[in-house]
Amino acid sequence: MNINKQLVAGIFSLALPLAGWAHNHGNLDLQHGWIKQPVPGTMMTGGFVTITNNGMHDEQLLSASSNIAKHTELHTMVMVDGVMKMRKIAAGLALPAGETLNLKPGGNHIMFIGLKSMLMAGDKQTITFTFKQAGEVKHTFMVHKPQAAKMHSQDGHDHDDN
Ligand SMILES: [Cu+2]
Repeated sequence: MNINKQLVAGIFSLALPLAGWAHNHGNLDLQHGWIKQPVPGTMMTGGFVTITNNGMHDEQLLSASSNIAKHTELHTMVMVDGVMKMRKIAAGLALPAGETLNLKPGGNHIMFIGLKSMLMAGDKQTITFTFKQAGEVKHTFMVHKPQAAKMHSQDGHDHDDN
């Protein structure tokens, strides 16, 4: 009977947010934040996260900050003379109501420049985001080994972080 199936599906979907690293900050849902373990000797690395705006109003991700590096920046990838390069995002990233922002290897990402200490796989770090409407939202990021971040090390960007 359909009603029973829907009831079961409903119970499972209610249970899902309890799993993993999902955290709700009002209408913003941040999931799967991770930082690429930097190659020894390098002083920068990238961070990635999925942010969904479940609210009724458009948002804007203005900036990111952390204690792990001198500078924490939002970066985008742009094509310059046929080569993908990283650029700091000064104006922030739009996050319209109902949409998802994917900060991922090869695309928009968080850049940690001037790391203050070595980050090891398994470490957890708190990153703070500033949104235009919601203000400051913290999220716990996990450090993963470079192998897990292979795409990022091959995305051809122009920082010498590989
Ligand atoms: Cu970058």
